[in-house]
Parts: sequence; C-alpha cells; structure tokens
Amino acid sequence: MELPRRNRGDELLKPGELIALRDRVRGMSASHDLVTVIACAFDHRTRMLPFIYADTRMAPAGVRAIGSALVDVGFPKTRIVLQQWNKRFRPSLMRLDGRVPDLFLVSTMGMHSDVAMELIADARRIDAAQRPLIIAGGSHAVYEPHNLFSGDPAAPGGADVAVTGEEFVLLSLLEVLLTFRAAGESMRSAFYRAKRAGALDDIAGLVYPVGEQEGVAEELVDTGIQRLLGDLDELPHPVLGYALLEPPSGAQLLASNALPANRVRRYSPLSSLIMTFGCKFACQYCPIPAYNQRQHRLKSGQRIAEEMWRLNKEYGLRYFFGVDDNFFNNKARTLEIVETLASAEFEGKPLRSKARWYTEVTVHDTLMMKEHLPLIRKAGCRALWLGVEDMTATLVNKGQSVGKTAEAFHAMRDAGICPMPMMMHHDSQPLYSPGTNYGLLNQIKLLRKAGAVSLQVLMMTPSAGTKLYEGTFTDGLVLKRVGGREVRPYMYDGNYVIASKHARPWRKQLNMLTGYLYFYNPLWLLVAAIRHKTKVGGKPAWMQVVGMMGLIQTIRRTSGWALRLMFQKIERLSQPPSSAIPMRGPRGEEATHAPVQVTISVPSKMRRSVALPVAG
Ligand code: B12
Ligand code: SF4
Repeated sequence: MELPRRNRGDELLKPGELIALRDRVRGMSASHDLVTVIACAFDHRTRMLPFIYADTRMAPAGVRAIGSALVDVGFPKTRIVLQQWNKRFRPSLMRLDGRVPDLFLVSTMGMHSDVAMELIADARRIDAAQRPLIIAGGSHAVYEPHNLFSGDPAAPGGADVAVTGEEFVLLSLLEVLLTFRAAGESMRSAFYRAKRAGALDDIAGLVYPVGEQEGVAEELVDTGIQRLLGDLDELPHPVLGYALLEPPSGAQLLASNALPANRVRRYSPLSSLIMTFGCKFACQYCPIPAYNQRQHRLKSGQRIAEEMWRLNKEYGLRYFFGVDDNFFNNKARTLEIVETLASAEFEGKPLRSKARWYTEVTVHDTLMMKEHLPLIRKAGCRALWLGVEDMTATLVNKGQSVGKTAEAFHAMRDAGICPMPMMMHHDSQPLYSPGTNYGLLNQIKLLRKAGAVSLQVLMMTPSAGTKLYEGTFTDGLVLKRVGGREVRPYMYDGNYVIASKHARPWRKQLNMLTGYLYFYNPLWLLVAAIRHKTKVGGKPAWMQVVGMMGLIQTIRRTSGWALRLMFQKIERLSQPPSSAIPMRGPRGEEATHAPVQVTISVPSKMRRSVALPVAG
C-alpha cells in the first residue's frame, strides 16, 4: 500500500514555517548544551554492482541534512558516523566532547535495517541513567516504522521514537522536548514526560511506543503523515553537515575531532545534493509519488548554484549527484535551474568551471527537453540516469519505447551527456529472444548501440510503500528461505532473486550476471578506450573499469544464492511482514503508517474470512 495522502491543500507546510521553527529552536538552544551522534546504518553485504562506488564514496544526504539542521539551530556538538566508513563503531562505547551523547540518531534504508537494529540494541546497553534518547529515521522509518521497535519478549527494545518524516518533524520534536526539559534533566526523561502528557501527538510524522519502558511496547502511536516542505530553499545549508563527519577508521570509539575540511573530498568525492523531489508518473512499483504527496518540490536555481559554489570552496567538492526522483519533471522549472547554473558566476569565476553534476530523469521527459540538452551540459551536467526498466514497455509503461529510448540516448551523447540506463529484469523476460527486442541481452545490445555508458539491471523486488507490495506476497512470489538460508533485508536490494514464480528462479539470477558480463568486459573496455574521442570522452572506458570491479563483487556475493535456488528447497511467504505491536493514531483512530488488513477469501464451505495484518 502507498502512504496515504493528506487532505488536499494540506500536503505542504506554509511558506516560512520551517524558517520560523528554526528560529524558535535556535532561541532555545543556548540553554541546552546537547551532544548528538547520528549514525548512518550500512550493511556491507550490499556492496556490489551497480552501486559499488556511489555507496561508500558519497556521504549520504539524509544524515548530513539532519546534522546540518542540528548545527543550524545551535547544536554544533554533533557527529555523523557512517557505517560505510566506520564498520566497527560501537554506540555503547561512544563519547563525544567527553560525554555520553544526549541524543543518538540512527538513519536507515530498508535493506540496512538489520545493522540499524544492531546499532540501536548496542546503544541500549548504555546504563539507563545515562542512555541517550534514541531516534530512528530515514526511508525505512518512513515506510515501515513498526520494524524499528522489537515485538520479541526475548529481545525487547528498539528506538524510543521513529521519525517518519524530514527536518521539520525532528525540529518540532526537539522544540517540544526542550520546552519540557528541566535544568539538568536528560533528553530521555524529558521525552517520557512529554509523551505521557500527550505533547507529541500533534507533531505529524512520529511513531512512539507506549507501555513498559524496557519491555515490549503495548502499542505504537502513529501521529500521522508529515506535512512536507514545499520550498526547499528553506532548508539549512548543506555545507554545515560536512563539518560533522567522523573520520574513517577501524576503531570502535569516536575520534576526538571530525574529518578536517581538506580531507572530505578524498573520502567523499561525490556530493549528493537536494535539488528537487517528486515525480509526476505513478509507477506501481515505486513509492516516490505517494511519499511526496504527488507534489513537486524544488530549490531555486540560485540556491543550488550557491550551494555548489560553497561546497566547492569550503571542501573542494566538484562532483554533485542530485537526489532528484525525476529532475526533468517540469520543463519550465527545470529550465529556470539549468539556465541559472549555466550563467552563475561567483568571485568572477563561472560555476560551470568548478562543478559537474549528475542526476535521475525519465526517457519521456528527456525527449521533452531534447532541444535544451546542450544548455543542460553547459550548466555542468555530464551524466543522467534513466529508468528505462523495459524498453518494450511490456512490464512498465512510462512512455518509453525502443525508438524513443534510442532517440533520447543519441541526443544526450550528441550533447556530451552520458546516458546511464536502469533496467528491471522480471520473470517473463527471457535472457535472449530471437527476432524480437524483448530479451534482456537484446535490450542491453540496443542500449549499448544507442550509447549507454553504464548499466543497471535489478530484479523486480517488492518495495514497501508501493501499490504492488502486498500483492507480491499474497501471490506467493516472495521467498522466505532457500535451503535454510533466510531472506534478510539486505537481500531486498534488487540484486538477489527473492521474488519470483519462475520455475527455475536461478536462471533469473544468472541472467542478471550474464547481462552485466555482456556489458562490462575487457573487450568493451578496449572498444571504449579506442573510441575515447567522442563528446563524452574517457567516461565509457572508466565506467567499464568500475563495472568490471563491481561485477567481481556481484559474482562473489550472488552466485552462491543462484546455486541455492538451483538445488535447494525454496520456502515462500504468503503474507507481507506484519507489525508485532498493534498500532493506532493518537486518538485511537487508524494509524496511517500501519500495516493494512488483507482479507483472504476462503472456500465458501469454510464460510469465514480471515483478516491478517500486513505491512504497508
Ligand atoms: C541517492 C540515492 C541512492 C544512492 C545513495 C548513495 C549515498 N551514499 O547517498 C545509491 C545510488 C547508491 C542508491 C542505491 C540504492 N537505493 Co537509493 N536512493 C537514493 C535517493 C534517490 C536519494 C537519497 C537521498 O540522499 N535523499 C535526500 C535525503 C535528504 O533524504 P533522506 O535520505 O530520505 O533523508 C531525509 C529523511 O528521510 C529524514 N531522515 C533521514 N535519516 C534520518 C535519521 C533521523 C534520526 C531522522 C530524525 C530523520 C532522518 O531526514 C532527511 C532530510 O529530510 C532516494 C530517493 C529519494 N529521493 O530520497 C533513493 C532511495 C533511498 N533508495 C532506495 C533503494 C531501494 C536503493 C537500492 C536498494 C536500489 C534499488 N533497488 O532501488 C540501492 C541500495 C544500495 C545500498 N547498498 O545502499 C529507496 C529506499 C527504500 C527504503 N524502504 O528504504 C529510496 C528511498 C528510493 C525509493 N525507492 O523510494 N540510492
Ligand atoms: S518514473 Fe521513476 S520516480 Fe517516477 S514514479 Fe516511475 S519509477 Fe518512480
């Protein structure tokens, strides 16, 4: 199920609302000397194609945004620990500024949730008198907040509260807690008092447990769907978050100082940057339009230009990755941004001499922008990732076709922009289809001919918060265990075949490997190296090198799974994951982030129907 939509007209915060909140919290912060550690959960078992470089060499925007917000309102004693760089970090041992932190924040995506829960469990080992308030957030909290609380009496625990939203929700929570907090009182104690007084219930975007503090919660209270920030220029500046990064190390403890500014670029040469959010399409397997409440949210061109300039000036960052869902979503607004970036000058130097950027778009909108691609390149754009999914539009139809995809790719290459296609493999797609364009290899061949510089092939995998999610489970597609090995969250990344009704699912796993091998190999490296005098220069050859390195990891990590699928017993799930703890709204109403009820019809002679809770 998709996230429900707020009432029409009430999806967005009022203009200026975030700025006013930032001012209010800033006014309170001087009397609260808070120390905060923000951990970004990362399961290293996910390291393989097609994310092999971006996964660790781009400090994630989410934790940086939260860190920036805290510094901006007056809490500079904040450290961001990336598990990508600090694999052995132990929250139970953390000290910052000589203190156990007041707040421990954990950010996680769904596939990193196993390690996020380990981080939280470890933080809970801190003596209750000193333990920080544990707040969980990130995309996993947005779509499946109940998973951040344990329903297992043998191992109770989890976060104190999950934030199912963005900066505004966290700062609203802080404002209430600081209002409640007495001198010298811990943030945890202030949280419990605020919670008991019902003071959290009007902050849309929280899920918190009620009941015994140390045991399994009796219930989870869900305060509803957040209101979103419409004007992204109101966000705190991203430059603040980069000053908070924990230096990479194999230590369990935190370093005394954050990563110095002059070393940030070395570890995070790619800088993810918020430019826009939202997409006008409504693909059934995608949670993004519902998350954004069908809104398109943007920063102004001027603000993006200034951010790139400052990030370059203060940290030497040159390569920016827009976290856009579909950057070309709205032609007029896109043109405002690219025209500004193309002409922006700072201290007498053009921005385009300092900044290169990349982002995600659709084939359909690229064709709408075709005549402007030279301007887009002039603005600094060098590569665009496109969700081609299936060129024949048999599986997914968002206006793409073989002809249109090739036309878009050629136009991009002519403008000097690298086309980076993202494909989706599925049960009904063969590896090769003689005489048609349907097969995976047939499509990869077409993409390469059209000028594709990189390749992503992921298997269709259930994603929480989508229209298709529950049905994939109830249709019996989703695997539970194969040969005794349980399917864990890290395997929901599209690289493992974990949802398939194919008679030989191992073929799907091997098809993906074959597809990658067909695209990334020494022969094509040679071809790319010989043909380096095109408008995209040496990038195709460079991508071949990265691709081959990533492919070694992919083979290492997924071929064992292919063998299991081939020879061992496959057990399937028949229901989506449920919340072990009942959920409700603050006034007893239905919880907006709660698992949906699926009614299973059973043969009439049994004359009953069962309602099962499932995640949504
Ligand atoms: C950039 C990106 C990537 C990059 C990440 C690189 C990096 N190191 O940053 C790459 C390309 C590697 C990547 C890969 C994948 N990604 Co990705 N990616 C994104 C994308 C487009 C932007 C993420 C981002 O930076 N957003 C901007 C920041 C500011 O937003 P945010 O992270 O949500 O954080 C905000 C809030 O969530 C909240 N918040 C975040 N953390 C915390 C913590 C606390 C305590 C609090 C209070 C609040 C809070 O506040 C933040 C500020 O508003 C998102 C979609 C999107 N538009 O967000 C998908 C997204 C995160 N990816 C997703 C997925 C599924 C994947 C993949 C599995 C591939 C796939 N099958 O689609 C892989 C996994 C790879 C891996 N090993 O991790 C999903 C995650 C879904 C989920 N349930 O968790 C998303 C949400 C897209 C979607 N389908 O909806 N991805
Ligand atoms: S085009 Fe991309 S971002 Fe938009 S709904 Fe479809 S998959 Fe999601």
